[in-house]
Amino acid sequence: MSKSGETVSAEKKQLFSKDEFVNIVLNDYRIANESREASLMGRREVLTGKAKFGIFGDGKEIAQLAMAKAFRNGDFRSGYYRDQTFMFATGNLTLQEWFAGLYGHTDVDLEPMSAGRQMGGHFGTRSLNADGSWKDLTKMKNSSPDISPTGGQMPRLLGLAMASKYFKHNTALQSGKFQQLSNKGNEIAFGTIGDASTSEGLFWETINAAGVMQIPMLVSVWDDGHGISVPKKYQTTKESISEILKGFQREKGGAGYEIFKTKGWDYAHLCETYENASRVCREEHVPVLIHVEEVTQPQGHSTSGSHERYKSKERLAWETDFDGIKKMREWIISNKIATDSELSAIEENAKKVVREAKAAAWNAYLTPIKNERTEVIAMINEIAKSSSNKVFIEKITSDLNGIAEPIRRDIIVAAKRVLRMSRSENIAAKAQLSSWLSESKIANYDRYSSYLQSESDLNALNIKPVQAEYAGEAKQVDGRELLRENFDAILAKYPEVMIFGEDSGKIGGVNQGLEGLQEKYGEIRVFDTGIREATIMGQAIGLSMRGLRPIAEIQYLDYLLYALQIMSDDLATVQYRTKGGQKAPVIIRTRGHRLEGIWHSGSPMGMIINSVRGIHVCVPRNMTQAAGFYNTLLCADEPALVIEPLNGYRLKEQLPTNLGEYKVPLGVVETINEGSDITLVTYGSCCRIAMEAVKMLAEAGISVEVIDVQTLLPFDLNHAIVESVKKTNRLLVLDEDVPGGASAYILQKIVEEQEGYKYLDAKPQTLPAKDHRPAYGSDGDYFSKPSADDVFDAVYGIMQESDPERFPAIY
Ligand SMILES: Cc1ncc(C[n+]2csc(CCOP(=O)(O)OP(=O)(O)O)c2C)c(N)n1
Repeated sequence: MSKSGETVSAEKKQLFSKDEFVNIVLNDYRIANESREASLMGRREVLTGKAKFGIFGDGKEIAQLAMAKAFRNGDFRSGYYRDQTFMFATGNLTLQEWFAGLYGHTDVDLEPMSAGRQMGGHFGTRSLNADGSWKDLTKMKNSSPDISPTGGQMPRLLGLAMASKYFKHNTALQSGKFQQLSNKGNEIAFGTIGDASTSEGLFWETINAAGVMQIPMLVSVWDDGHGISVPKKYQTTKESISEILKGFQREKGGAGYEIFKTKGWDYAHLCETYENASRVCREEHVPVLIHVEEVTQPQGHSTSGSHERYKSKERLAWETDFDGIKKMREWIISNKIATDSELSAIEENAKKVVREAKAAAWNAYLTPIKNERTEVIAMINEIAKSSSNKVFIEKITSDLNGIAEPIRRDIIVAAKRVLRMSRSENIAAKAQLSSWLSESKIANYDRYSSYLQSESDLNALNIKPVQAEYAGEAKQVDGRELLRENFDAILAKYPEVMIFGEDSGKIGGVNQGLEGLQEKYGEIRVFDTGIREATIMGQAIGLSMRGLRPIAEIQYLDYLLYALQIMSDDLATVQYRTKGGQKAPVIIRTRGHRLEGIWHSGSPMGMIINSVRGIHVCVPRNMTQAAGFYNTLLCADEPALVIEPLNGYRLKEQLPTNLGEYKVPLGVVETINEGSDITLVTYGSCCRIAMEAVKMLAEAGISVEVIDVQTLLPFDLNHAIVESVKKTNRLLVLDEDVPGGASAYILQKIVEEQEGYKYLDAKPQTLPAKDHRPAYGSDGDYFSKPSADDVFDAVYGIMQESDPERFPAIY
């Protein structure tokens, strides 16, 4: 490492002619100034009310220019809201697009990062073509899409970096269609994080895992000394992240990290550091951390408050003196790269360019809205002509017209008010306004609600089901063997699939569903991870964003909670927050329901389904169905969670002959017992409990129709359940979640969405577990979760209500 403050290395100087060198430096100086101007103007746009919120990259410009220089085509970034300069410097973002993001412009062509869905400062590139197919990622400078939770970018970074290792070592992925995803794993993944966010557990989990796996991950810590107002003293032991990471430093060729330190205002040293750091990372496939110290934040944290409240006068004065752009300017002049007046010209021009970009973005944002307003006002005026409320309607139009910077809500509110006001009047012109409202509903659905799921041909619902086939004398095997045979077929068929998790590798899974597969396919395809659910999830997200198909194992459903935050914040929102610009078709494999003990028999399905909208949730009743879901999902381009029934691994099932091929459709229920008196809706392990109760109820003369919903998300797309309710007129929903959990969700779907209430002769009921976690032991289970006895009692009770003579009280 050279001493801070030195000019660009002699070696580097020789790479360029003097003119080229000057051009590079001045171009960087231009970008830095434009970026700073954008931050300054951005803040004003928020304070004057044109934008809602602003969080900017001022103070971090110089370091990001250096990072951009080390960033090659095919590389990936996973960072956070300070990285605008990097995005400008890599050509991934124009100033106009940046302002469009600030305003929340919903036109994806003008705001390609999120089409106005994410607040400004959340960056990302578009990996997908409009039809959902991959672009050639090796020819792009890629950025995964940012999320707001601090440190949330780290787990995904792990997968983005690990993908390079996979592409490097799996030669089957070095030709054909895979070539557009990676150039033999030569790419590295760049992470950025603020110093305070390194306090998050996700940071440490990721750092450790990358060190264990020795993957090409280059993390930059922008150290400006604060996390909003809270100083390093309360964030970081010894107040230095590089100091406390020293134990990770590799020594004498051993495993570990390369750790660099540099300063946020020292352009030359930054460039040199990034060049060296990225070379080590890329060539040796080693994780690297660059601690960028002495970074400033000239405008404070965000537009929500001022930094004068928490920074001392001395700190504020230091930040002015050590402003990166000021320091770069001094360096340029002292190295005679340009004169004071040449730099002033760049600065002046930056102001002009940014002003123009801002105006262009604002006009592009506002013009279509104003046009809509003109259109609607004309329609309203027509209505006013024939209305007895003319005066009031004219007031509505003049108010609407008077809004200097209208938003779509203003127009719709006005249109609805007018239609409400004239609801009893027979005015022909109303039809036009009503139809405008309906059209705008469709357009606004597209703007704000599309792409929760994939909208490509590979949406899981477009995958054609294939029946499981059986030989004449179908072999009976344990459920876990069926799964293993199916995973074997999957691994043979798809080189882009890898399966990993705790104990998944050497021993083939705690339930032996992967037995022998590491031996057969190698450690690169089937492998063990540390105990780190959040980063297992992140690893899968990053891998899948680079076109691979990870099957990530979370050992038990109870421990999914550690990963649920990342599933919810990151995985579930990938398609939505990029409006189809990126995808992460992760398959999460776990097992749950019905064992014993507070942390070994969980089924918190309500919590899960309510936090992961955007991810499919499959709850198969046995391993045949589970395997069929995996086969379907591998043909689709969407993320999904499959919960295998924990107590089904040793139960016998028939072995299909078309393993890896048969496909169980999502959103299609299955009637597993036909009956006429009551519809019993359930899923997963409760299917067996229900079937046990069916026999007991038959003895009491009650005929039960049992429906296995199979997938909670999506839910019974064909509304088959209500058809059963039409026949039985009675409904009971059984599961082992808490009261008001997934059973309440199911009830809402059937009673409200499917309009089941029309056909019910008795109160629809749920039979969930108790409010508490399930107690240990068989009695703990019996008294915590619904048993066949409980099902009998609940069904009998419903029948008794309608015919007490036939069904007298029993106990
Ligand atoms: C999980 C989570 N907790 C809290 C916040 C609110 N928050 C946003 S930024 C921030 C400070 C981050 O500081 P640092 O990592 O140093 O980055 P800087 O903003 O200084 O660049 C906090 C607490 C959040 N976004 N996410």
